[in-house]
Parts: sequence; structure tokens; C-alpha cells
Amino acid sequence: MSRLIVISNRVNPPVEEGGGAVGGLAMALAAALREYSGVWFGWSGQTAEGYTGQIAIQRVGGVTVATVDLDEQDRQEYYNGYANKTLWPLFHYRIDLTAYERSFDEGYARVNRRFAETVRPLIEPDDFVWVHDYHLIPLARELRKLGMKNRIGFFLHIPWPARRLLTTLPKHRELVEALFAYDLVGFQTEDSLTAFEDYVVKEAGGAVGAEGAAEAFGLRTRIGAFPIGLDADHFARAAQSPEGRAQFARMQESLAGRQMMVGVDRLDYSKGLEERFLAYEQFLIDNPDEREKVFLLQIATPSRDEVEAYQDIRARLDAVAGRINGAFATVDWVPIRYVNRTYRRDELAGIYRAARIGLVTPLRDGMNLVAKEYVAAQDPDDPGVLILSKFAGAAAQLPEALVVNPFSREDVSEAIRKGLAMSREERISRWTPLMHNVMTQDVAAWRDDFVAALRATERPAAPDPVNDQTPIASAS
Ligand code: ADQ
Repeated sequence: MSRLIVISNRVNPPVEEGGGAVGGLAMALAAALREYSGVWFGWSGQTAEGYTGQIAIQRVGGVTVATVDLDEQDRQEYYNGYANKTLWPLFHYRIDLTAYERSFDEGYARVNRRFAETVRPLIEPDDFVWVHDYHLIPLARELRKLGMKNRIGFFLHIPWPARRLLTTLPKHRELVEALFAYDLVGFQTEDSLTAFEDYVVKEAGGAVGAEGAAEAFGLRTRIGAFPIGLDADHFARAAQSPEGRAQFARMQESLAGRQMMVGVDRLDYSKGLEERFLAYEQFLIDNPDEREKVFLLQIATPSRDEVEAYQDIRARLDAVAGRINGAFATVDWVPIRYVNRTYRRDELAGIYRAARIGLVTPLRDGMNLVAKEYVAAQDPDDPGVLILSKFAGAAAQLPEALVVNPFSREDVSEAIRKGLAMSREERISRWTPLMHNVMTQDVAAWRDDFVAALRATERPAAPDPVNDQTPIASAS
């Protein structure tokens, strides 16, 4: 039976099934790898002097993990540079923060080449390969150059940007062309898929077919939307676990009769944290009688702190939270509890369950798993209210949330007021379909759909009757 080779920038398998702080994605991939007795390859997170390509192989939680160290220049140009200062901001619609530097380009190409050369000997002819995220877009092309004929799929965890934005990238054509070396390219949402198709047709002069075929640069691939889900069942149970219950009880006690709103995010400018704080301030201004009856618990884990834009947003959030607290706090009430640490998943589940409102207001987000976690952790008899940005991929799947425009303080402020006042009956009637979606469209369904679609593709090198019969719309 063919094995599955997963390749991502960082490798993060759970040490043990159900392990404390591990995310659902890692658990899902680890489960798939166990099923297909595969290998997970990526960067160790460490740097060494000069790239050696020496692979460290370990067995972790039943999964074979293969990692390499990068050299310092790679880390700066590829990881901090092209991945996190160029592609991340650009794909999140922040061209004001996007760095267009040639050395980043070169570092990105170099690391993808090195990854391909290093992982190549681990891959057998029957294996199929699943590459993850924006760090590794050119990887399949590099593997093809080394003669690899295996089926290779790619999944983009972040949004695909609008054509006009993407064309600000000096080598945008090269980047998109690289995607055509994959057999299957998956996006989070129909929206991203449509934006990709728009580029293919209008910018690359290619064509897209009804059956998920795309053609450009003289190459063909399959494309599709595969919305990622949560390890929902596990997460729902975590809220009821001893640790989840203990955290819930601890939160209940600290509420002192007040209602809690919760936000949980990586500390990232795409998550709309500053706008969220300002919208909450607007709510406090608009609803003076609600002050002291509610507070916001914002958990924000620092990330990518070598990148200046992340240092800036962190400093701004400290300042805004401090200012709001200074302006509104009383001797026994602080409007924003702002916490910069990481919690175990069962603790998080308990915290979500104690919150009347889950405030998930990114300015742009591929999917956003926090929205789904909030839903999964609720008490079916007394669920809370999800306030969700229309610019999170999750909004397409979770329309029963209070869907808001995170750029509008008034809009978010009104949703908070509505959420706090919402009857139990309405909360239940909104939460029920949300929970149904979260439970059925879970991470296992996502993984299985993608892997099945990848297995169903045909290598174009062989005659490809499916593709060849697909009517391809001409560029318009
Ligand atoms: P992220 O941008 O990291 O992921 P998200 O989907 O919200 O965003 O996932 C964050 C995860 O980190 C959640 O599981 C959350 O519980 C966890 N987390 C955040 N803060 C935490 C804390 N303080 N303690 C413990 N856990 C914390 C990218 C894309 C998303 C996409 C995912 C998966 O940007 O749009 O949904 O990949 O594809």
C-alpha cells in the first residue's frame, strides 16, 4: 500500500494521542500518517552553521518524523523573510506590510530546492505526497526537476488573495506556475478558489473547467475547496474532561456574576485584535449601563516575534488595552483581561464554555479554528453566542453566528449588545446548526476528502482520460 508523505515548514506531531497543547491539525495529520504508515518531513525549528541536509529521524507518537536544520541565512530570508514578511501579509491583504526583497525571493527558492533534494531519497515510487502551506509552494516543481513522478498535493491554509493584490508581487507568475506542478491544489474556501481561478483565467490566460481542472502555462492541475475542520469530538469531550471542568469552575468563580467574552488568537495583525479592543470600547461608550456587567478575556500568544510588524502590533495592543482599562476600570472591575500565554487544549475548552460570547473578528483568515473550538466547547443546554468576522473562512460554514464586519466598531458593538441580551432559546437555535457543522465537517473529513481527491488524480505524464474529457472554459 502506498505511504503518505506529509511535508510542512514545521513538524509537530502529538507526543501522545490527546496530548495537552497539541492542535487538531497535528492530530489529524498524525492519524493519517499512522494509517498510511507515512513520514512527516520539515524544518526542525533549529539553525546550524551551513546547511548540511542531515536528516534526523525519530518515532513520535507512532509517527515517523524527519527533520532538518536550516542555516541562519535561510531562517532570515526564507522563514522570517519571504514566508512571513512577504507572502503572509500579502495573502492577508496587507500590502502596506509586504516586503518585496530579492534576497527573500532567493532564500525562498533556495530552501525549497534544499528541501526537495533532502526529502527526495525518503520518497518511494508508490508514495503520495501532501505539501502544506505558503512556505513550500515551489516544492513540487523542485521535486519534479529531480525526476519525481509521484502524485503530489498542496493545501493552502491561508486565503488566496485577489488577483490585483497578487500582481503586486514581482514574481507572481512564477509562484502561480509552481502550483501547476502539483496534481491537486486545495484551498480553504470557495472564495479563495474563485480568486485563484480569476488569476488563472485573467492573468495567466489559462482556463478552468467545471470539474475542478485548471490549465495554464502549458500545464494542468486539479483544484478544489477543502474547508479544514476541528478534532471536534475530541475537543467537545475536552470541555467535559476533569481539566476542562476544573478550568470552567475556576472561570465561573472569577466571573463574580458578570458575563465573559473571550478571544483566543495568535498575536498577529491579521486577527483584528486592535480593532476588537476598539469595538469593545465603543460598546462600553454606547452602553454605559452594561459597564461592570461584562468583561473581555483576550488570550493572545506571541508569535513570529523576530518580525518587526509583530513587535509593533504587540506594543500597540499593550497600549490600547492599558488605555481602555485605565479609562473604564473601577476598583473591582477591569474591562479587558489581557493574557499573553499558551493554554492546554482542555483548559481552553473549559474557558470557552464559561464565556457567553466568543469574539472571533479577524480582518482576514484562511479558516479560523478558534470559532469552531468555541462552538464545540459549549453546553448544549446553555450555549454561548459566536460573533464571527465575515472575513474568516469559517463564516461561509457558520452563517448562524452573529456575522460582523470587523472593520466597523459600530457593527461589532451592536453584535456584542445583541449577544449579551440573546435569549437562551435563540442561543440554542443558533448553536444547534453550528455544532452540527463543526461535528460533521471535522478535521478527519477534511483530511479524508483531500487524500481521496489526491488519490483520484491521474499523473498527467500518463494518458489522462478524465482530464482530457473535461471541457475547459476558454479564457474570458
Ligand atoms: P492560525 O493563524 O494559527 O492558523 P487558527 O485557525 O485560529 O489560526 O488556529 C489557531 C490555533 O491555535 C487554535 O487551535 C487555537 O486554539 C490555538 N491557540 C491560539 N492561542 C492559543 C493559546 N494562547 N493557547 C493555546 N492554544 C492557542 C492557520 C490559518 C487559519 C487556519 C489554520 C488551519 O491562519 O486560518 O484555520 O491555519 O488551517
